Amino acid sequence: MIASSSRLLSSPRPIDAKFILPALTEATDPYWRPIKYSLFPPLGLATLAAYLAPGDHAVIVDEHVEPLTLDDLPDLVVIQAYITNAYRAYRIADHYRSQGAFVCLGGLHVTSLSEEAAMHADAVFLGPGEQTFPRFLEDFRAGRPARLYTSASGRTLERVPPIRRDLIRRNYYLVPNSIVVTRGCPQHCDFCYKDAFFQGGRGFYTQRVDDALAEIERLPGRHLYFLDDHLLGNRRFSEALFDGMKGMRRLFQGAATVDSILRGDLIERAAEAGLRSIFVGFETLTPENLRRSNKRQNLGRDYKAVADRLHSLGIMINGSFVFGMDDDGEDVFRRTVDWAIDHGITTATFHLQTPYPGTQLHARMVREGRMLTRDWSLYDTRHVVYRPAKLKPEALKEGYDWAYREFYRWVSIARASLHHGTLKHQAKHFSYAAGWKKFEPLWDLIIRARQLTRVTPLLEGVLSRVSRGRKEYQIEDVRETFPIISSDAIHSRLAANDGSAQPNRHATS
Ligand code: B12
Ligand code: SF4
Repeated sequence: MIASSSRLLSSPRPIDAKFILPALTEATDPYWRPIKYSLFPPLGLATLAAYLAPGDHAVIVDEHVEPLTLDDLPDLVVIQAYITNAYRAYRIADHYRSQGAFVCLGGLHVTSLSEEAAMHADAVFLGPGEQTFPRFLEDFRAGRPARLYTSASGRTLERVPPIRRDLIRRNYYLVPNSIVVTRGCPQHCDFCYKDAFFQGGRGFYTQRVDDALAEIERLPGRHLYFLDDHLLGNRRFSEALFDGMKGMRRLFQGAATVDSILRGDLIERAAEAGLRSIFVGFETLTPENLRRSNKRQNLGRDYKAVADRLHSLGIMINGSFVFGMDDDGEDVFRRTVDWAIDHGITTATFHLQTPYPGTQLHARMVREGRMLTRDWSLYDTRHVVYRPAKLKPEALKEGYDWAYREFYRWVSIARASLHHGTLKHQAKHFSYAAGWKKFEPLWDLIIRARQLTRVTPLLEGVLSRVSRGRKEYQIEDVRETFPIISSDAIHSRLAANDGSAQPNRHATS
């Protein structure tokens, strides 16, 4: 079907395009943490914007860091919908359509529930946009865009145009240097978005190493954050990437699976290239849970060996854990938190199991009649949206909140830090975990003052090799970094949050 003609370009003139990432969580939500939503710029949208022609005009608005104004009328509005921002995405889409703009909706949620999204868009896009969006632009310019574009076979990251980083306001983000050099993942966990999103084509593919290295070269400063689902997913690619990065003096963070950390010497190569912190999907300590969720790559693996190996290389661990899998009973929270603290995990991301539409897990839960709600705004891994097998929903929620509080108590952070052999490593762990979770009001202040880029040297200091002296966040460090903020303001902000052994005000990741 062809879209309504009132929304089409009347002649082949340059396109005025607005790319929007609607807020995932409203600032009024108890789980709102400004710093969490000021971490990364919307890379997906900057990737799509690269397909516009040189004469076109583009702007990217990320609602997490700036207000979205709706009094304009671009030719084209491109909106990215994750599940929890879907309703907001639809409201924005409806508004622009009512004004006569042509609205495109794409992203994870749109791919899972395209019929729902289609009610609010002129064109919907399934899967990654590197093949479909340029095809759409051609059709749009020719005045005959389709209603549905599906990414299928032939997906590649070769010869893609450089991401439009010029459209990103770097000083609005703590980590403006985020980067993805692969798409997808070689694994097939039943709760993951991946298989549904990449349906019909390759589920894991990489950039050319040269292109990835060139993109890295383009990024200023030292710190990088690889947002890839699995940075060690293709051994040959990762080996070449890390070899190429040696000597670049970069410090970076990324994500990988437990088996890839134990296999071969890839992790040593990564450490040598500058890997200092890694997100690891431990998910559960119970083998039956792993089996049921098809997380085979974790089965029979020695989690302690994973932690020990990473620590021996000076790499901090952000452990991911899921609560509410079918074998989880009342004891799961204490067991998991104790394990994480006892094994020196620096930061933990706890999730309530969330059956996302389109996943195998969701299909099973529907078959078993266990889904409790279709309110997508609750699908943020902090609300119980299905009936757990061995726990009451309230007990699951309480246990989750308790786990966050317990893991991030000052005494727990100190205990986990003491796991490391050297004072320097302990200080590094302590300052990273405390900096992330214990200084919320200070982060708030820094974000409001638009001074996030000034934190980068501090972050780089904490991520540097375990070789320097004092590493803890001190008032003096903060004052040096932010001369515009008075020391009284810093003291009172820190005091406001100084619950000492009290749990953190925000009980979220
Ligand atoms: C960065 C990130 C975030 C940022 C999001 C802000 C941002 N700047 O994007 C932050 C830190 C806020 C975040 C938070 C969360 N995240 Co997150 N996040 C990511 C991450 C690591 C990278 C996203 C990214 O930049 N990808 C790279 C770009 C190039 O890809 P992309 O954004 O998908 O865009 C492409 C396509 O989607 C498509 N596309 C997108 N929009 C459109 C629109 C059109 C018109 C078209 C044509 C195409 C198109 O084209 C783009 C180019 O191919 C992904 C994992 C991943 N590798 O994608 C997880 C991921 C998206 N997050 C996930 C989760 C679970 C969360 C949290 C719920 C975790 C938590 N409990 O805290 C929260 C959300 C909280 C909430 N209230 O909802 C899951 C989502 C699962 C799902 N089914 O929805 C993912 C997939 C991780 C995973 N493997 O499970 N996250
Ligand atoms: S390893 Fe991670 S990214 Fe890969 S399929 Fe499993 S959950 Fe998804």
